[in-house]
Parts: sequence; C-alpha cells; structure tokens
Amino acid sequence: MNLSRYLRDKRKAVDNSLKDYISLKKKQKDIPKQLLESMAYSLMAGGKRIRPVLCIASYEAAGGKSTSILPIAASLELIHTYSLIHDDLPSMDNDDFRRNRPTNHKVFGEATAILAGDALLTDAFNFISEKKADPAKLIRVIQELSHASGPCGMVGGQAVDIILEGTKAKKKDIIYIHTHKTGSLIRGSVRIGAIMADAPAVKLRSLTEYGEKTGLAFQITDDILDIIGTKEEMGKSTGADSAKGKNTYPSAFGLENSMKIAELLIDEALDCLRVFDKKADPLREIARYILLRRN
Ligand code: GRG
Repeated sequence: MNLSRYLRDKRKAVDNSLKDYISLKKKQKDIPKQLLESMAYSLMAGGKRIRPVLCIASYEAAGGKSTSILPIAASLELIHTYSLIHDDLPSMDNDDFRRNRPTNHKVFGEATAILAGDALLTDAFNFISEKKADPAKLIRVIQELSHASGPCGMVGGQAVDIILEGTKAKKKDIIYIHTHKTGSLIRGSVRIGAIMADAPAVKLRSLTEYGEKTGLAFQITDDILDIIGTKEEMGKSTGADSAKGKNTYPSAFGLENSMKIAELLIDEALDCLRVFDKKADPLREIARYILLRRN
C-alpha cells in the first residue's frame, strides 16, 4: 500500500469534516466572533491529524466500510488541538510557536486561548452526540474519549509532567507521563475506531495493545525530534525540553537507547496485528512511519 497517498486522502477527509464543523459554528450566531476565530486559528493550522487517521485505520482494520466514522474521528482533533493550545500557555510550556505559526495565546491573548481550548474540548463531545448511530455505541465512545483525555489519561500525564519539571524523575514516572500525556489519546483513537466497527473482544484487545505501543513510541520520537529535529521540520521551537528541565526518554535512558526502545515498541505493535488481514496494512505502515517521521 502507498502510505503517503493514504495519509493524504484521510487527512483531506478529516480536514473537510473540520471545515464543516467550523462552518456550522459560524452559523451559530451566539458564539463570540473572537472566540470562534481563535478556535479556528489553531484547529485549521494543519497538523498531521494522526489521531483521527489512526481512528479511521483502526475502524477499517476491524471491518468498518463507510466514511461514517469521520465526525467521530474529527472530534479527536478537537481534543488534541485544545491540548496543544493549553500546553503552549505561559503557565504550562510557554511556547511561542506551533504548527508553523505563533501560538494561540500570542495572537489572541491568554484568556481567549484558554477559552478556545475549553470550547474545543466541550464541543468534541457535542460533535459526537450529534452523530446518527446506535446510542449505546456512542455512549461507549464518549466514555472512551473522556477516559483517554481526562485525569486518568492525557490531563493526568500533563499534571505529572508539570509537577516533576526541573526534578530528576524516576523512570517509572517518565513512563507514566508518556503513556498518559500522549499515549492515552492515541490508544483511545484506535479503540474508538474498533468500537465503532463492532470489533470482537479479542480484536479490540489486540488493537488496544497496538495503540498503547504506538502511542508511547510516538512520544519517545517526539522527545528525540526535540533534540535532533529542526524548527522548520517540527513547526515549533526545538531544544526546549532540556532547556526547561523536562523529563524525557533521552534524559532518562539516553538518546540511542530511546531510539532502540521506540524500535522495539513498533516491532511489538506490528506483532499485535498478526491476527489481522490486509485491511490492517495502513495501521502497519503508520507504525513504521512513527519511527521515520521528521515532524
Ligand atoms: C487541562 C489546563 C489543561 C491543559 C491540558 C493535557 C494537556 C493540556 C496537554 C497534553 C498534551 C500534549 C501537548 C502532549 C504532547 C503530545 C504531542 C506529541 C504533541 C504533538 O502532537 P502531533 O505531533 O502534532 O500530533 P500535530 O501538530 O501534528 O497535530
């Protein structure tokens, strides 16, 4: 299969769904103009759309056939974009540059940036609830997404990351940070695709493990790219982790070892897919791409 074509097509489909979302918001006259501009500024700033693409690929691997997964997949990008806006705030990572443009608070001010993040977070659930599908299944999806992004997931990981910044964290804490801050939403994206496709329990388990392993590998490669990548490739400032005293895989395990750990995780992720047929090829290729990515 041709991964570049697959990624391009799925990203386009996700972008169209996000454009529809923004158009719908523009028709809702009671949303303050500046708030909506701030939401759209970050949401439509590009980005790899890797979480929605993983959700779609998992849906297809589990036998899902239509494009009906799209609004649900796109809702993952609303959550992810909110997390980036908040992560960049002065009280968090204090970053000036993201997705090749000034960060949201640099353009709209801190208060509006916080509110734009809040709006995207809450609207993600609204977006899902509007979908015409089996209500019981949608409730499962909402549970997955709130678990993945809330205090047991992404927010929990971010909290420990911030609390331990500037200290030498134990390896187990770094693993907690990475599996929660980044891994949880990636795991959730894969699981949501599988749930929407009615995957049987054994396949859901394999896909969950695939999501856990690729999710951790994704954050390890992010840490590595912060050292070896360039600002142009990453669309954000690099070298920031060590300047801020962040606890990263390279800081705890060394750069070369971190690369080896990421490779091992990807091998294991591929192994989780052995019971799947060709329909899981996009998931296989995305796992390999995580190791080779430059942004
Ligand atoms: C609750 C106040 C409050 C804040 C939450 C949870 C959180 C803030 C932030 C954590 C999420 C975070 C920024 C994790 C880092 C993960 C990461 C690798 C981000 C970059 O993702 P990519 O590479 O980015 O997918 P693009 O731009 O391609 O979408």
